[in-house]
Amino acid sequence: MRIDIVSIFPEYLDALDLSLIGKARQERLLDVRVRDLRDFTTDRHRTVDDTPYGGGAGMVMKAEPWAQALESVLEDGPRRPVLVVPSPAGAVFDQTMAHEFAGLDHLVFACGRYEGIDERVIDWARDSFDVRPVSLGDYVLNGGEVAVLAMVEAVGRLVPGVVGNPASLVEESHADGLLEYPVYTKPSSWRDREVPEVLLSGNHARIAGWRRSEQFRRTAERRPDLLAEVDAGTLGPADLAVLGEAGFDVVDGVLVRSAR
Ligand code: 6GU
Repeated sequence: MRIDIVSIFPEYLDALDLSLIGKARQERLLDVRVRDLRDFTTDRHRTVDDTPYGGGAGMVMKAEPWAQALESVLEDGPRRPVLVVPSPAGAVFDQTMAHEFAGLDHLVFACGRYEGIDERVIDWARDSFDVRPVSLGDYVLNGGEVAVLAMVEAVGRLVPGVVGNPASLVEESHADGLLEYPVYTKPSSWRDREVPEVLLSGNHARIAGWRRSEQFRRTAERRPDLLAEVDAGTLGPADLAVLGEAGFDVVDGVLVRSAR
């Protein structure tokens, strides 16, 4: 998979040399290329921003350096890439979107800074890219770089071969729309705290049942919003019991918080 990133702080993306993503790049599973937006300016000061029309605080990124940078990306890539524009005004990034992006040949990230990029660039780019404004969540970062680090890691690890043991992708948080169960390792007794007995039992069916219950318990406690997406038709009696304890009932095929 080919990934291009355009930024005025290319050093921010140096973290993509590390760990799993760094190894995947060395192994050519991921072809990540970082470009400096200032290399596409033509003035002596390498200017990338200017004051906003209509007034207001802050600066806006100028259109032409962005057009030049994005044209250079198109020159040597496959056709019609997805252009992700990180922005707190975008659609919220989630595991479903990560899977969608992981299936693409070519992803391009345009890291904005200041108050954003001249909107005409976004419109112009639609001729050659599938443009996707994407947010990490409801808070504000100073620029897209940190968001791109998060997205490249979330997407990159789903590309076949990047994660050594593909089974670890199946049992993680959000894989099945629920949060992950708690995990423990040796020693079984630590500072007077014991590992749950069931995990030492060797009874694989009991362990699987306990883990599933813990997933429901945790999701109900921490992310009750996720339960609305669960297909209640897939729930067994044990699931319904745990969910009932956690304050959820099935009404018309969907999980809702119990009355009272
Ligand atoms: Cl993707 N970009 C910026 N600048 N701020 C954000 C964000 C993205 N997601 C949440 N806050």
